[in-house]
Amino acid sequence: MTSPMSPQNTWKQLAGNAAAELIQEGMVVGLGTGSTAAYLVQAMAQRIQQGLQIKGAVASSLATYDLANSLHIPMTDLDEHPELDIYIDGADEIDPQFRLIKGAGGALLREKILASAARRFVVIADSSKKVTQLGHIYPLPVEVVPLAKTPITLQLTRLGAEVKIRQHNNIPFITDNHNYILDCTFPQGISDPAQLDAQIHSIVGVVETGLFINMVSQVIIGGPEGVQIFS
Ligand code: ABF
Repeated sequence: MTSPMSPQNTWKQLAGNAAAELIQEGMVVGLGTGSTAAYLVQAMAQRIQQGLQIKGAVASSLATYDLANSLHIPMTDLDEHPELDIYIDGADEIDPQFRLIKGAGGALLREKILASAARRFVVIADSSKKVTQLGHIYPLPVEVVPLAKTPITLQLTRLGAEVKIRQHNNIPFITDNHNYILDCTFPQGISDPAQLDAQIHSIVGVVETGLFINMVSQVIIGGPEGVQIFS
């Protein structure tokens, strides 16, 4: 007997299933990372089994690649298809202007590369991810070149962040791109995401931030009232 799904997982699945319906014949599809994106991948695999033909899918992480590949989704990459018709992914926080914090799953760099290569970026999430201001629930992840972690930490602290290097089994977490992640908590929240993003990008050794600004085309939220679509 399988145990019943938590309401939150049911809402994630609702959002993932709704997003899978956006995929059309012949598309090149970018696949996100995380538990909500995993529901999308499963729903898309089912549509492919039922006859939908896509040109291929590009994964935002090794984990997503493995899942999609195991479900017989035809995989491709950005060298073969430098433009995606659609990129669908989860988020950690979504503000009213569709600005996002992403990267709790550690795949923020590839996720941002895919989002920027896509004609349409669709965010899928359960309703707990909607916030009025970014930075109150999740820390902002910043992917950095490992040898620069200490000077970058100092400069992030000067920007008001409490910085923790992300750990896995008591050693630094290594991203798919062989970098470290510094998780930055801003105790007052993030009042100007665009300015903060620019300030962090100006620090040498920073590879990417988890702030996604002016990138989102559509948000699909699953919640107690069903699916809501915002664009
Ligand atoms: C990816 O997975 C990340 O950018 C984000 O951190 C996370 C969301 O995870 P979940 O869907 O499991 O809540 O989208």
